[in-house]
Amino acid sequence: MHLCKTASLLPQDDIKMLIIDNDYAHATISLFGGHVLSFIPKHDNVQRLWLSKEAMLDGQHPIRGGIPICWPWFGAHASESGLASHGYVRTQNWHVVDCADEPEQTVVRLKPSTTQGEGFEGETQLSLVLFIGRELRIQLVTENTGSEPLSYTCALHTYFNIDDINQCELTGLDGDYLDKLQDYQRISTPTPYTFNEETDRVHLVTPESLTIVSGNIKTSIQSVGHDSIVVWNPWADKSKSMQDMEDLGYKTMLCVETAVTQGQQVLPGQSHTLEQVIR
Ligand code: TA6
Repeated sequence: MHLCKTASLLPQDDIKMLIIDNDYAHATISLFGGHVLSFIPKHDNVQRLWLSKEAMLDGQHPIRGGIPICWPWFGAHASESGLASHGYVRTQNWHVVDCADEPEQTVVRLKPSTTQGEGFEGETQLSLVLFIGRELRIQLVTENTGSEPLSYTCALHTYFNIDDINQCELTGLDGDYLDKLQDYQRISTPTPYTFNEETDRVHLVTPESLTIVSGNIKTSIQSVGHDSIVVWNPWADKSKSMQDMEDLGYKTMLCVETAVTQGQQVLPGQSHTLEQVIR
């Protein structure tokens, strides 16, 4: 595996960690799942991503936190209830395809061991391209290498680090959302967008820019190639019920996910890119 000067591999327990350390940022990526776990820009040394202290790093279970890659479906499978939530590539081993040191960033491209799996028909190439510098740009690229059109859903299921969910405002969303906690009822987006209970919403809008402000942490999120934005906080009871989440973990995290939840078609020979930029 060719690595560039700012990249190194740490064999940690059951999974390999790719460490990127350049003049602009430090990042940690689990090769299990192709999963960014940490992104710390060096101009402010503020961790942008949240990772559960109880996350299972056993190379078997999905990792709670960071940026899970949901593909080739988001959430529950549309027709086969026994299949894993959020698809099957977040529990696969990925590998580095190439890695380059650029003047102001490190660019790493990873691929999963396979894109075939139960519940998905289609011949594809899937790449995750990470641009790690003052900002973190993540691109999930799905290429249709078959002879038939394919449809899929996906998400960059990002867990953002925040100071305090009770002092947190999300700006940039308007229109309606589908409330997963109320049978996907269509509801208007609140302003100001603050949090005081379990939240699980699919916003049917495609804003380019969102901001999370919480205490001393202000994070900006740019999205491209999405058809929706998912906002999730499990709150207290659900946090207690999740083995890989500390009981009070919900207080310092907020998922704001750049997503395709309604469906994306890719014609033969074409590709689709889902992108999130974190600053
Ligand atoms: O993106 C929100 C959501 O679909 C929630 O409904 C919740 O299930 C969350 O994802 C976490 O899913 P996971 O399979 O990682 O536990």
